[in-house]
Amino acid sequence: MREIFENIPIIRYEGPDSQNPLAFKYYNPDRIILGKTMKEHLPFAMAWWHTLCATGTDMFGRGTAHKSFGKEMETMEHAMAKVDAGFECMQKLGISYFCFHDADLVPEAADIRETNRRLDEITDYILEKIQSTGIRCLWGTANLFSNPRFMNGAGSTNAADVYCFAAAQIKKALELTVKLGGKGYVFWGGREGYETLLNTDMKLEQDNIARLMHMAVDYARSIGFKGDFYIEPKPKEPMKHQYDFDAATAIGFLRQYGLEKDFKLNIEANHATLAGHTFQHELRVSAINGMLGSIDANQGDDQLGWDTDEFPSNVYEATMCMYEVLNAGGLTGGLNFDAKNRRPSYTPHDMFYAFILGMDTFALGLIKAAAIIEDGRLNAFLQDRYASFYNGIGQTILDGSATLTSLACYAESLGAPAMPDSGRQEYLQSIVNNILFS
Ligand code: XUL
Ligand code: CO
Repeated sequence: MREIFENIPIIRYEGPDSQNPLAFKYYNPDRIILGKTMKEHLPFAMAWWHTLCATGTDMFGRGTAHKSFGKEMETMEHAMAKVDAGFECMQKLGISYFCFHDADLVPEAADIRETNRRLDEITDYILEKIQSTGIRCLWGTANLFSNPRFMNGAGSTNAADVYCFAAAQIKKALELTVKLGGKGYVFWGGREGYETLLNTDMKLEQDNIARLMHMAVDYARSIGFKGDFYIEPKPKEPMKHQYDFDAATAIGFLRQYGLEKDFKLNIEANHATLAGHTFQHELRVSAINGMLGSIDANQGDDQLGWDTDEFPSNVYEATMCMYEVLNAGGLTGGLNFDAKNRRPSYTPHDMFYAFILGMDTFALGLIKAAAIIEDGRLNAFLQDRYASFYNGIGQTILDGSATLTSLACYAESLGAPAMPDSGRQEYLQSIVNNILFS
């Protein structure tokens, strides 16, 4: 087998004192944290699109990175070379999962029947690799946003023929996900939104998106898909407004259309930022609704208002993310690095440094989140803060025996209520810093 990344060794854990750039400082797959190995807590996934396809092209310039892997671009030989490169990358990093769009795998042909034949061929090859390496598919999806035909959306398009093309791509992507043993299937509504309400029938568009999702669930179950569907919320970009704005909006949509049993959410850190929320907020909203499924682990830039898809380096954010994940009892999905190198970091070495950074950041986040939980002060404070609801008049509110009259009588008996206790935010923040930096 031809080695593509010849100068990159297998990346191993060497500990925080190591200065070897091609070694993990914190991600030690076998280390036990709260009863499970780090590898079990952190089901990392490689995103096919960024890792194997993205060259750093931006609105003002061509790509800087070469991703031909020695073959002519836009050919099936190149598609096969991407499979080789992807599996070598995952094996060298000890990454157990990958995620893909249909369009990431093969060059799209003019006729969908030919594209589907190419997809069959490439997934035969991927399946061989899965069987020989044990690496698995975390989730699959259909790219319903790049082709110009989806300019007005896929489920939300105004054109029935385009809607049918979306259905055909979803059908095929589901078949491929099942063939590759994928744990999940993602709907990111990249163009499911609008540019102007002047030309938009919002009700029809949302009803149609739901219809497409119901058809997808029915078909997937009929071909044996047992996994979860995910909506990946994002408020905007590329559209001015996208219907899956944030976790709360997506959950409302799923419940309104009776999709909540088959769907969970795939929360992306950078999308939370764009929605004006913290990553932690989106995870908490998903978790308290029983819908925290999977995570696209990346980060945005505080000064930029768009999706920069950076590899995560912010340990504080990763800690708060893993704090939510641990409190929710873990993920049914995984942690997909929907992340890309910065344009000037264009060499294969940079690609591995980026994954090492991301994996070490989440390893640190896990270690520190577990330390916060074991320390217990945050949780104790939280319990104490709401204690008034667990006895006396508060308990009657929780057990449903209270009425507006009983509560009013109680309030009158008090005369004036006491001030609630201090929220102690600064004290709690200093506990977190203390744990992070000790
Ligand atoms: C785009 C994005 C997508 C989804 C999959 O912002 O996050 O790559 O993760 O379609
Ligand atoms: Co994403």
